[in-house]
Amino acid sequence: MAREYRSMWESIGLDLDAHDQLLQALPPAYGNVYLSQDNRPAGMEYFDFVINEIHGQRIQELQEHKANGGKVFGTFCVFVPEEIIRAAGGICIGLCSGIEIGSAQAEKVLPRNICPLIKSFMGFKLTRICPYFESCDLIVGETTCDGKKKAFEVLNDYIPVHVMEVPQMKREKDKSLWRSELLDFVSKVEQTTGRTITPDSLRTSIMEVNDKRRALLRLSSLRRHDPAPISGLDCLLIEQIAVYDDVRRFISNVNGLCDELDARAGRGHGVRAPGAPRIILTGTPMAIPNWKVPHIIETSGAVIVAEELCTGLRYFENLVPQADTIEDMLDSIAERYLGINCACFTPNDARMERLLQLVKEYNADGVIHCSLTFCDPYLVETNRVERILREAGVPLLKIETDYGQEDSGQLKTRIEAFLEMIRQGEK
Ligand code: BJ8
Repeated sequence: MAREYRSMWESIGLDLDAHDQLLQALPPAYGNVYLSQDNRPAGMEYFDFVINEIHGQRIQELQEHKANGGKVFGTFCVFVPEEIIRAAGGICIGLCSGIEIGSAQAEKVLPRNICPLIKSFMGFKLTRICPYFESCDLIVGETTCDGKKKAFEVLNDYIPVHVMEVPQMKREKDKSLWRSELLDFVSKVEQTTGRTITPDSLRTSIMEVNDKRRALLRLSSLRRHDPAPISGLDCLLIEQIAVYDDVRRFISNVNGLCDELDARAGRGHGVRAPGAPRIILTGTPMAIPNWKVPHIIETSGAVIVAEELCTGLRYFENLVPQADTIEDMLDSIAERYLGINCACFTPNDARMERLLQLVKEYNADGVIHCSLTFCDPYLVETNRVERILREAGVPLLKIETDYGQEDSGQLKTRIEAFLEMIRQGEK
C-alpha cells in the first residue's frame, strides 16, 4: 500500500516517517488478533480488505470527494448526527483515537493524567499521522465529558472545531436545548458545505443512516443464537468500521455477511464450542485498534455476544422515525440521539435497564465492564452497574485499563478467573 499512496499522503500533509512507523505496527497486530481466529465467516473478507486499505482506498475516496467540492467532517462521539452532515452532501468520519501515539506531543498541551482517548486524538493531530484527521474540513466536538470539552478548545488551535452542547440531563428544558443545538449545527454544516439541507435530502439521509443501523441490528440479533455464529472481535471490527466506511457499500457487505451467518446459525454452526461463556461488554468506546480486552476474553474461551458501547449498540440502536417536514425530521433526530445512554448524563438509569434487558435477550452468562483510565463518568457509574447486576444475580468483572499492553498478563489472569467462576456456576 505504501508506495501506491505515498504522494497522496504527502499532499495532505502527513509526517511520512511517523506514518510509516504506524503502518508497520498495524499489520502484525491485526494478524495476531484477527487473522489468527478459527472459524471466521467468509464474509469477513471485505472487512479485512477495509483494514488492509485503512489509509489507502477510503482516503482516496475522501480526497476525490473534496476535489469535487465536498467537505469532510470528523467526529469523536455518537451524539453527532450523521444524517445532517449527509443531507448537506458532506461525509461524516468517526476518528479513531484508539492507540497510544504522539503521547509526548499531546502532553505538551494536555495534562498527563487524562483519558487515553483524548490524549490519542490530540497526539494524532499534533504528530500529523492520521490521513482521516488531515482530510477533515471541520471537527465536530461535544460537551459530553469535561476532558473532551476542554480538549476541543485546544484542538481548535490546530483545526477548526465546532462544539455541540450535549445536555447532561434529559428533562424537557434539556430537550429544548438539544433541539436548538441541532438547529445551530444545521446552520454550521450548511455554511461549511455551501449547500442547503432540503426536506428530500434530509429524508434520504435519514433513510440511509437508518439502513446502516438496520444492517448492524440484524448482525446483532444473529448473535443471540447459541452457539453464536460470529466472534465478538469480528463484530467489534465491523462496528468500528461503520463510522468511517462508505455507507451504501458497508450496508451491502454487512447484509451479505448476515446471509452467511443466517445459514450458519440454521446449521447450528457456532464460532466457539457450545457452552462457551457468553459475555456482554459494557463501558467506554473501543476505537480502532483497541482490541486488547476483547482479544483476551475470546482467547480465554468465551464469546462476546453484545457490546453495550458506543462502538456497539449505543451507535445503532433506535432508528430515526421519518416525518414530512424538516422541522419534524429534526425533532425525530433530536429525540433519537438524546436517547443514547452515555454516562455523561445524570441519572443514567436507562443504561442500567438496557443492560439487564441485554443479559436476557442475549442469554449472557456475565458482564465485563471495561473503562479507560481517568474516565470519571464511566468509572463512577460502574457503581450503579455493579448494584443493578448484583441484585439480578449477574456476574460482573470490572476492568480499568489504557492503550498500553503492560497489563495484558494481569488482565488475562483476572478474565480467566472470572470465566472459570462462570463455568462453575458460582454466581
Ligand atoms: S456518547 S461514551 S462516544 S462521550 S472515555 S473521552 S467519556 S473521559 S468517549 Fe463517549 Fe460520546 Fe459518551 Fe459515547 Fe470522556 Fe470517558 Fe474519555 Fe470518553
